[in-house]
Amino acid sequence: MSFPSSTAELRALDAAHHLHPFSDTKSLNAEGARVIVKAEGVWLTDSEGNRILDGMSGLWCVNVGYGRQEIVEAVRAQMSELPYYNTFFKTTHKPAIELATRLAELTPPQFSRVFFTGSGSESNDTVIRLVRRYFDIKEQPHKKIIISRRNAYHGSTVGAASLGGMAPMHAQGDLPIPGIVHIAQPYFWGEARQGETPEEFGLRTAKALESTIDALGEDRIAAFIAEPIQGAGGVIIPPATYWPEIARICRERDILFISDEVICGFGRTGKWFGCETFGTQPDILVMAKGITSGYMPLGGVMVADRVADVLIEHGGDFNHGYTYSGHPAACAAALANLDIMQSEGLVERVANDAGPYLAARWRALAEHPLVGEAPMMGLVGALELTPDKAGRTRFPDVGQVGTLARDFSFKNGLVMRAVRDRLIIAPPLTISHGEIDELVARARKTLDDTWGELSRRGWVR
Ligand code: PXG
Repeated sequence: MSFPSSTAELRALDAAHHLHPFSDTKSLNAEGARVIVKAEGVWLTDSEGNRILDGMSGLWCVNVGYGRQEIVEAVRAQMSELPYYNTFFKTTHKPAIELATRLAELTPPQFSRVFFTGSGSESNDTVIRLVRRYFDIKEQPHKKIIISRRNAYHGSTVGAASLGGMAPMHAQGDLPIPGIVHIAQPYFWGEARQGETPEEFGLRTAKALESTIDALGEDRIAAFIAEPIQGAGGVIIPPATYWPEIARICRERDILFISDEVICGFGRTGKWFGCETFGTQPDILVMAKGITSGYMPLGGVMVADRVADVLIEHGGDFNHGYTYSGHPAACAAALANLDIMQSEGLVERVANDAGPYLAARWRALAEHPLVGEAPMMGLVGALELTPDKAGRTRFPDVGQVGTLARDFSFKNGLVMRAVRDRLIIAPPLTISHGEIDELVARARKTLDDTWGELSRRGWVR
């Protein structure tokens, strides 16, 4: 007997047996989940036959687009040769060695070693243990606090959700764990003072790192973790003054700088890594998602030589690792994915072609009466929705209008994410000019539909 395949049957079974991530199961089950059945390029197809332009690359990960048979074939070949072996207990295998070597070449020069994980969350949990271990080995056991930022997303495990700065996540499960402190995010539109320029705001927000180090004591601070551009926090592209000031503070203070590149890595910002776009020099670089374009689960933590040398020379055993650290089929997927990115020049394409083409059209959406700002860098951007463009005003019940617009977007055949009342896109790096035109047209229609509905409700005039 074959498994049911009608939308109604699939929804019923999904509701009966499947607990979804970040979902209100009761209301999801009442509504029924959208069933995605296949995908090609930037296009998803659902079980009703609708074709939807995936403006989010899955969850910010399908950088090379769907349907890449080179990756499928590489995984198939690896699965038949060696589907699994571990990298514990004095063993290794070729795919892990080859990928580690490749990552050492691709990442900035301070990095020559990687610790493999299965996801971004596992990577960030690894970072917590690795940083704490590093300062223990250096006989600075008091140096344990990691500074992060409000609204940061660093994953969902207990450690990674604690590193993250999402209040609704902290409100569940008694988070954060001790030893993690959060400072402001560089969200100019939402948090700047009246009359403050972006440059002033960027500097002020960066200096919060310095004042927090001073207040807690440099001898207690182990590290600062941040995404080059906050992704799930709302595509927060910092003012130009922010990163140079953070880089200065990290240079002058004896703390480690961790760049979480789970979203910004692998071409998203127009360079291989976001730290290169912003000119920072991390000691630890966290990766996942785009490393395989999401075809297989894989994450990694690049450790700069000055840190790795201490761990290796003086650390003995590092009592940490995952069954799937360096999974051979996932490494094979990553290698094939990197082959595609390099042979098709996708990073250069983001910087010089698709990125500028989309940015010009996206920024024009800022003229829409509903849009407060329309930032875009590389191939990641946002639309801040506001009832009053001039006053940087928010809608009363933050999140409602974002969700309304997100639902219109789906109806218009475009996947966008909503964070608060901010719409977000991060399409595959392979998106064509024609598809960009389509994406922008659907986003514009979504704004019009949302504006129409809000006018009808009397929320805007
Ligand atoms: N760091 C960053 C910067 C991320 O964006 C993680 C770590 C955790 O990765 P894993 O592989 O454990 O999920 C992420 C993940 C969203 C959304 O709705 C974003 C993520 C995951 C799920 C949903 O924007 N980012």
